[in-house]
Amino acid sequence: MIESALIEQQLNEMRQSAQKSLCEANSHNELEAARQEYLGQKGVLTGILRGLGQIDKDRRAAIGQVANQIKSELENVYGERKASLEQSDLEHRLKTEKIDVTLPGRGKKLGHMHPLSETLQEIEQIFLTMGFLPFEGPEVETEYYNFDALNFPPEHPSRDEQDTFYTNIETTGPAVVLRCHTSSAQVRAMQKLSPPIRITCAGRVYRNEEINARKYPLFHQVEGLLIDRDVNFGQLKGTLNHFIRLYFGKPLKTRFRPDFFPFTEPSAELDSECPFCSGSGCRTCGNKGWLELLGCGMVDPNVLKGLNIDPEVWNGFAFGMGVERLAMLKYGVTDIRHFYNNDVRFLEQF
Ligand code: 2NL
Repeated sequence: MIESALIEQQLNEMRQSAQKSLCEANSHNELEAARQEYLGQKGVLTGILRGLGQIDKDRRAAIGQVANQIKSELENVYGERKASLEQSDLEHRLKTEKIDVTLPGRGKKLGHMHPLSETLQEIEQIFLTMGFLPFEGPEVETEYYNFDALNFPPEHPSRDEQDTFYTNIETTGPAVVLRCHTSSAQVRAMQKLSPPIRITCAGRVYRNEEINARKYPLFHQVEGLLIDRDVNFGQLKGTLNHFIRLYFGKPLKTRFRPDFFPFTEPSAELDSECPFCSGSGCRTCGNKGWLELLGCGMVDPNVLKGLNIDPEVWNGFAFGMGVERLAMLKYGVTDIRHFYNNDVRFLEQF
């Protein structure tokens, strides 16, 4: 009886001090320490229960029951305290870890047009101010539009597979090519519109070339075509001189050298005084003082005839230029491949 009274007293004292420790724990560490001290495997309660063996059997059950009650009561106290510590942790975090939604976002750098598109549109725009309207044609063409209608003889070397990309006969049928100049679109324009005609055709063209600093199998052209009554070579010269003044931003001396194209007669190459050295010779012009800028000429009457435009009534001029070449000259780019490598360190300079 003495032992059972002692154990009951121990249990009550333990209960009070355990309750106090658990309730007053101010951190998860303190709470865990209190739990281990009273409820742990080596804790006070376990120690007390070990003494149960020494007391009378008839009291043992009753005291055991009290002990278990105290145990679950203390476990509840522990659980409540734990929940309350977690709640104040949360409140603390909500108070301190504020997201400042008024901070400015991380900006994305704005891109811009590719320098070739920029140049192509600038050229189109200059001719638009002189009344040349943009006209579009397909990049995949028939040999008729790419060669035959342009007065290329059947054995002309450009028709060779070495120079022009032919599509697979089994999939497209015969005589389908990637256009090697934008002239094929000018032919379509002459078929579709009736004179007077004043257009530009611009876009991608393809030639089977070995890649180097000056050549790439894909490049861009802008061509112009004017068909009217009594058109003369002087008007062609005036139009192109005006273009060069606007494109390079200053008037440059020009010269027209005889050349040959199957679709113009006469034909000429237009050179301008080198804008970088004003004609005295530099690296850009290869010490010549002149730059070869574009080709041009009076539309061959054979071309007009083939498209049912009466060459006794109508005549015209045409010209064609490489966009890459003009962009390289204007911006001092020394390798055409820069335009196609998509390296932002190059592109962001424009
Ligand atoms: C060049 C030369 C040229 C043309 C293109 C043309 C088109 C028709 C009729 C007559 Cl449909 N001519 N285009 C004329 C002369 C020269 O381009 O070296 N381009 C890069």
